[in-house]
Amino acid sequence: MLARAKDVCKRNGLLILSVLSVIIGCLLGFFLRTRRLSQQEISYFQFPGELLMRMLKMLILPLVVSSLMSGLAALDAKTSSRLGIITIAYYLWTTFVAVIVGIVMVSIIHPGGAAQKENTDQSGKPIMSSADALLDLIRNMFPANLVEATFKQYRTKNTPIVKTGKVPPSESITHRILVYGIQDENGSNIQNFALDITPPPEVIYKSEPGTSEGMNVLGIVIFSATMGIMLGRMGTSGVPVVSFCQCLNESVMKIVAVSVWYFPFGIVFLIAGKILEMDDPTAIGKKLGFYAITVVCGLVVHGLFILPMMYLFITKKNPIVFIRGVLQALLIALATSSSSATLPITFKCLLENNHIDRRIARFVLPVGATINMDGTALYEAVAAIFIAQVNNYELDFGQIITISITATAASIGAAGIPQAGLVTMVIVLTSVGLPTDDITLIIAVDWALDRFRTMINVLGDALAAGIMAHICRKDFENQNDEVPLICETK
Ligand code: DAS
Repeated sequence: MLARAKDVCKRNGLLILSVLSVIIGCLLGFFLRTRRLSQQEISYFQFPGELLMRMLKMLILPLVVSSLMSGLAALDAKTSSRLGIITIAYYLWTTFVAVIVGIVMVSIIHPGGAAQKENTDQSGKPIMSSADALLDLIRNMFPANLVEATFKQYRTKNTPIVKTGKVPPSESITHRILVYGIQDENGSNIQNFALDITPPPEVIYKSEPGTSEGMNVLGIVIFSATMGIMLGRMGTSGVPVVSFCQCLNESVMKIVAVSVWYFPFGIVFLIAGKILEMDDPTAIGKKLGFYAITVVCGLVVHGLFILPMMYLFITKKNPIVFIRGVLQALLIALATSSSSATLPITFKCLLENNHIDRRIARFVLPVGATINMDGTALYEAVAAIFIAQVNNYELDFGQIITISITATAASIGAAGIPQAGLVTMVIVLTSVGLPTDDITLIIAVDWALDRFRTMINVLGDALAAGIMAHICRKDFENQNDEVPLICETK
């Protein structure tokens, strides 16, 4: 019995530690809220969690570039294009299904009824046309400066500002408005950014250190995938670069294997630190309670029923066994609310626990972490219809179709960073003429819902890798796994 318990702990030690760290982080956070810590004390307390986020972010660029370039270069033209087409088609399909689940859920539960405004003015003012919004999404996919794109927060060029009232300094510490404009002295917009900021709604805002260095990984994925396909076609002259990428990929995964033992410790402080920052939970009340329930129900139906059923139907394998293999990645997604930051752990789980062919994982995961966000798409559809219900705004069938299309597109354009979905939701709201100011209605619960939708985003990517590995298994039977590693030939 003891030997068996020891074996279970050895095999699942990290997972058990991570589950415990999420629980301890929640308990510690709510306990410390009663101690009324100062902002300085809170920032010191959050430091270990901030280190965890930076550790994960540091690995994203080398991991995405090396895995896509080495993964695609190892495939012949026919296989890489077949894998690319099936993967992208599958991602679009599951994202659209997620939106439909969200629309059905919010129509059945009707959470907006509990929060309806009195004097509703149905004349929605589209601040930005859908065409502009979608063009901005495409513009974000081609960053002018690749390296800068990794660490800057790109938002739509003319994203409207979420109106802000004067927030007295005492509250501004915990008040997070995600979309701000840099205004000149007469109040006209110079540039919009998505920032975490504390404070006064005067002119130029500074983002606090360590917050919201966004990841527009989408542009990097497009560049790396293209380079990978080109390298694959260069034959032997491309081998040194491909082999370098394989070495880089191997070394990044070795760094991940070492740093994962820090994660449970970092998770405690990351979660507790967020709980210390959040608005008063009791202020959430009934109106947002129903809204949160609607989002969570939608995520559960899609993430824990529809996606696993798709996996079972296509691969004829047990989805529960597969999901158990990626539990560690789901916990990191819950703690970090960033699918890009979770990517190194998703790789580790799929390669070591679920034994997915690494050429599949190297393509499906980085692409999925940037364009496959089922949780975000579902959430944006629910939030848009919730805001319509709150404003007593009757959406017709055409507008529901518009919401389902723009929610799918907006989730594709959302970066895999905390609360990106809240910002790209502006596109969905403006596409049907809903007031973007009403985003502030849901900010109080967004930090928590973001964690759950990020989990579903990561789960969707992982299950997609399992499905692609099954569909393309014949393509890989006679494919050479890797070109000889330069670092191995010494
Ligand atoms: N936090 C985002 C992610 O990393 C999801 C979202 O903001 O909707 O997937």
